[in-house]
Amino acid sequence: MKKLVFATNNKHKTQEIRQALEGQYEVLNLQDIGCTDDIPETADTFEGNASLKSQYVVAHFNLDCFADDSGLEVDALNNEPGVYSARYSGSRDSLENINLVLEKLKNQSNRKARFKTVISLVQDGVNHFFEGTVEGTIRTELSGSAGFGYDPVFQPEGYAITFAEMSMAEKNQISHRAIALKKMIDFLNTNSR
Ligand code: ITT
Repeated sequence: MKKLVFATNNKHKTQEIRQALEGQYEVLNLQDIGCTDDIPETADTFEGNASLKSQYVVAHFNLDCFADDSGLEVDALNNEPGVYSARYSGSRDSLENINLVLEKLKNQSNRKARFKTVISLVQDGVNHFFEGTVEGTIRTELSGSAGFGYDPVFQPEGYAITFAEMSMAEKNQISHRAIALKKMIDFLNTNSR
């Protein structure tokens, strides 16, 4: 099976992408290629950070690679936490990050938000971008235990449940990451070498 390197340390992202690509690609993450470095994510855009991660692997391991940078944008918080989603509260603890969002949205009637992903795929030295967005709302309380990050408070448009109440397969039908990934796979299939 064809191999793809996914420059992530996030086990949940790896699982989601592996399930979405099952039977098509074997996905290797940073751990699998022996990369234990803390890759800097110092850009202030999703594109910038995704590129830092993918290009780091190309530079240090000489492997074609893709990376995703993703996050939650909340309308009433001027699109925060955005690129700072992973450490919004100052820690990587999902519960603390969720609680900060809920606290800032207290008494706020506009609960509109979206998840965004930008994938950077570096192939033969060329950087290709693929984007995915899913619109939704922020619940007032947590619900569900699947998924990761802000999933327990994010209710996608058209659904009455949160991402954390969906199976991974259901989330992979509609998520920001799944949408971006589908674009990348279409690209790989039409540009296969
Ligand atoms: P890598 O950089 O190693 O891939 P990370 O967790 O640091 O892992 P990001 O820098 O892209 O990933 O930060 C994304 C954060 O946004 C993530 O930690 C979650 O808090 C949130 N997030 C992204 N996608 C999400 C999803 O599908 N469900 C819930 N939260 C998500």
